[in-house]
Amino acid sequence: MLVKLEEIEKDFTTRIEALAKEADLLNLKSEFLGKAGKLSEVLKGLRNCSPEERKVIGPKANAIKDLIQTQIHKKIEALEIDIINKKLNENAIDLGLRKGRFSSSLSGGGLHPRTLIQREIEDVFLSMGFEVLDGPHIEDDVHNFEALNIPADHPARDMQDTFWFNDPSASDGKGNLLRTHTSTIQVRGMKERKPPFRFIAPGTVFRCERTDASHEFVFNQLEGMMVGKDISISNLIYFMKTLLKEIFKKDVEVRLRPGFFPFVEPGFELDISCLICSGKGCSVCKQTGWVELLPCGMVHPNVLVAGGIDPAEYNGFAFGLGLDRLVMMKYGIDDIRHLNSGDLRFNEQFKSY
Ligand code: FA5
Repeated sequence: MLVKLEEIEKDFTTRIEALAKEADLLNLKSEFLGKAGKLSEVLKGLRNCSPEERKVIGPKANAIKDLIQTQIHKKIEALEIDIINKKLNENAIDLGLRKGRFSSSLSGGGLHPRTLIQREIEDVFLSMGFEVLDGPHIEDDVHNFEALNIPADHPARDMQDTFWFNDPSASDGKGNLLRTHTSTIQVRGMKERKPPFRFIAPGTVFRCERTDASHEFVFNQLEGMMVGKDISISNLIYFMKTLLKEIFKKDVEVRLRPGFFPFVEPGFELDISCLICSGKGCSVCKQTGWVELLPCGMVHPNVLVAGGIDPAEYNGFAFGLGLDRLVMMKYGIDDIRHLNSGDLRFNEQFKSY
């Protein structure tokens, strides 16, 4: 019997070598270990053996049974791993593959020119101790108008044509609106901190306006505010100049003229000499040679009060940069509508910046 068992072992180890399919392996297992299997048949003869013979044959038969089970299990596991690896290799994306023979139609993405400029401005102001704030697109009447010294019926409301929501669920009982300017963040910023403070707040704004080369109905501004003791117009002009110098890296011609905004007093308009036509006149500057870029002024005392700040103790300045127009001036973009076009050919041009 012992000889028979050794033959079974040898037979099994030879035959398993040649198999490479799970089904064949399972058949082999049943051929040896099944009820009528080779090993079972031998074991049936055990009952005719003497106790001494059984002591030797029993453990040997069990060892062969273990061997068959383990070998079959190991081989099936190895086959499964092989199948998984094959599938992974077939669908593999080579992340290290460079543009070339197999990927000539693929090209890397780039940042939108507005993002490039916004990040530059944020860096400039962060280095001067400003925070960068954010605020909601959907606002209420208080944040967009009232707290900014623009009460109901104030003619200044008409300066910014507003998209109103029908649902009058705003906290003040009036309808919500899409913010028309980033000055809403002045109000939020003041309420959340104590002076002295300084922050900028870039963001998208919405106005029900007809579009042209320098007007969009969804565009971007970058608000700035500084509140403290004895802030002066010279401080305001210093920060405006620094901003323009850092972005344009060259002297650009600007003019400062009086401007009316209910939330500042005095208020100014800072215009830049149009860099599209070098001041000669074009569709962007409406043939005037100047582009309205950076309105600003000293914060009106009523606005400070609405923000919970005592105007007898503190004052400040604020500005509202036309971010898209700055991007146009910087890169010589002659129509603001390119910026929101989503045309990748337009974006591609700024990759190297
Ligand atoms: C305002 O929105 C004020 N909130 C700015 C401000 C802030 C003044 C703080 C004083 C103190 P205005 O409506 O002028 O102002 O818009 C500011 C800038 O946004 C403009 O100078 C212009 O550069 C840009 N802008 C205005 N309307 C559009 C438009 N339709 N498309 C693109 N840019 C625009």
